[in-house]
Amino acid sequence: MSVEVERKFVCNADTLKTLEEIGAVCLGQRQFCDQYFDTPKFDLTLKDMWLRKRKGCWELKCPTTADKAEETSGEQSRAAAMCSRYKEITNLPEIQLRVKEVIKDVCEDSETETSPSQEEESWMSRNNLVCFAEFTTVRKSFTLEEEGVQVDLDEADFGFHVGEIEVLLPEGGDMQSALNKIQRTAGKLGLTGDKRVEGKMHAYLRSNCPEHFARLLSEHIL
Ligand code: V4E
Repeated sequence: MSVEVERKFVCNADTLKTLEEIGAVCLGQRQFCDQYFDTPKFDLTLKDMWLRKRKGCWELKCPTTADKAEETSGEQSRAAAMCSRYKEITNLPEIQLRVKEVIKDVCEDSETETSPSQEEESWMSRNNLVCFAEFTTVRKSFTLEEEGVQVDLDEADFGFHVGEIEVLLPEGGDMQSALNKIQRTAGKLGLTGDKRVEGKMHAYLRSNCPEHFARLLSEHIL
């Protein structure tokens, strides 16, 4: 399991030029389609748990608690507040366990032999998991001299752009060092705002799923 520490930023026509000027190396461009799943009552997302399938692989993002003791100055804690931290679980049995903690399976596994894809289908239907969001992203990725920092420029198919500065940590890894790397990179990119920037899901739900969006806003998940 790893922890993703990420700061989103508004990207514009100058972002590519700035990345070039600060010596970022382009890792290439790729395209992927994401499908996000939840129950009709939003059991997972109301717990800030995000279950997704990308390129045939399942992934669950769960919140992790910020370690305030690591933030020694006001500036550090402001910088930390700009970042999100999520545990990323990619192992399907572990994902199923986490989901089970939130949603009680309606009925037990059947004993009959089934293929992995039939088992996934059955798991989804037992847990009443339905796809609530589906969109395609074109992503340009860059790496910086700063070790372990990746910058992604995303363009979603519903006309939304966002940049992300990202560090991936092993669980229990040095969070403060990750936050410092993100802060230094934000400085190099000339990012000045002190408000969290909305991501693709935020924009998608606002436009396409007003009831879901309102529930998450009222519970301070988004
Ligand atoms: C965690 C989360 C969601 C799941 C999607 O996460 P995100 O990192 O935005 O997507 P993406 O495509 O960049 O994934 P990657 O390729 O990096 O794995 S949707 C909403 N959240 C919660 C959330 C939040 N509350 N605030 C911010 C700034 N981001 C995400």
